[in-house]
Amino acid sequence: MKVNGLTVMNTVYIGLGSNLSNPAKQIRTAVEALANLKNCQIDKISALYFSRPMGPKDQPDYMNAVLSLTTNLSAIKLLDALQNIENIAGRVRKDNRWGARVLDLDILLFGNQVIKTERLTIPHYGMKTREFVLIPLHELVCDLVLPDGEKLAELIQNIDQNGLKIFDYSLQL
Ligand code: ROI
Repeated sequence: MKVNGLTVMNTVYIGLGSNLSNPAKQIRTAVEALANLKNCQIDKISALYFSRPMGPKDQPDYMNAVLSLTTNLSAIKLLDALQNIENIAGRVRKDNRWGARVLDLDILLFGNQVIKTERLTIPHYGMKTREFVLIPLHELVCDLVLPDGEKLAELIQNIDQNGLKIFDYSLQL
């Protein structure tokens, strides 16, 4: 993205989730794919977390993680790249918004931008209530402030951890 001819770099936070087809392997492969994306540089990666499903309980437990990267891509170009990685992992987009998935890559925050379009809602619409997003994110940036001024540290204080556990630290680059 360019403003007045200057390249704009943004810090982006991405949530990773999987509960099918060897979830830990899916997340590790996705981190490698993100590390190989042009115009993106991974800065930090959280631990790999084990989490209980939010939504219908008749689905397997999840693995989740959050990473930060710096990019000069626009949010929509980054979304295209993330959906391409999801598709390669075998993600089938059907009408199962709350169902099991091989790989989910969500843009949680894109700099300080607020975006509401058909394809993108940033900050991610569910992030404030999801322990498997907030806790790994807090591991990366404990003093983060959301675009609406809300402090991550305060959101964390009120969250139900819902059995969230660190599984391992295997994602570190
Ligand atoms: N539940 C957990 N624990 N982790 C996820 O990544 C996740 N993703 C989803 C829904 C179905 C909301 N539940 C989840 O999309």
